[in-house]
Amino acid sequence: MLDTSPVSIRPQLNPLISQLADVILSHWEQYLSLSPYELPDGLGYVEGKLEGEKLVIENRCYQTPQFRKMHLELAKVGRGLDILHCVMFPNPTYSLPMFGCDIVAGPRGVSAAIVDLSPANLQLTLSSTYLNALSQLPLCEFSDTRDLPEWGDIFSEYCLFIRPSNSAEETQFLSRVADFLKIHCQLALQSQPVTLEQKTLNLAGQKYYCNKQLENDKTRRVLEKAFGQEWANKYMTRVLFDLPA
Ligand code: BLA
Repeated sequence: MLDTSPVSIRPQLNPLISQLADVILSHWEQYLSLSPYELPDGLGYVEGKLEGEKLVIENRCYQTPQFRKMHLELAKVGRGLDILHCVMFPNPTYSLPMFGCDIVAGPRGVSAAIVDLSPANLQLTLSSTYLNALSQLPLCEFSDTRDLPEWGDIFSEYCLFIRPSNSAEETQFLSRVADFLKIHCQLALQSQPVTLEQKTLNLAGQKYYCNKQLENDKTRRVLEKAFGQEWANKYMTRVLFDLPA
């Protein structure tokens, strides 16, 4: 496992979050050759407490030739809220989708579990290679499927957004994330660099994706309560959903 730091909030988190972190890191390690990626301004580990509860954030970040930035974040808000956030930003020289995953767990269990391979182009469509691979996955059914928010046009038809109802559904979610990661790592390794013109289009697609994610007021509010408005905005635009310089 890549997580060798002696101090980690990992053991204190909802078990599904910890298991999902293992699934993500083990796929990254198995398929890709990772180099470290430094987050700006020492934002690897942050603690904040303005109003009410303390927020602790633990970040892990890597890069590879195909991925400009692979970010896994674990966060704990007071005793109440555990969060996993993960995004793999493609290097725009390759026409690849964005892998994104978010889990939010409260005292009564996981309220939101979302995973997608989202198009990073202005047509908002996945390539036929990805569509073909995804269409071959087994059907999966969850009893409580949640509606996407109004900014959610960035997500693909394979996006899964659920509230797991029992441990079987949690396991099914984990295995779906593993399927997406395996497909994504394998197809990324087979992909070829594109023309400069296509690279510009890929960047525009990523920018559209990030701007939509920045409209997620639920994420913003949690960060603002612990760190204030200015810090929250900087964190969202430079760490969670930044663009290449
Ligand atoms: C929802 N995200 C949420 C919620 C919270 C956060 C509190 C509401 C949970 C619920 O409705 O049950 C909070 N998420 C965070 C925080 C961070 C975080 C604080 O990642 C980071 C510090 N969000 C993402 C990514 C995706 C995503 C990568 O970061 C998808 C690939 C999606 N989160 C997402 C969606 C919702 C959500 C779609 C539901 C929003 C809504 O219903 O309005």
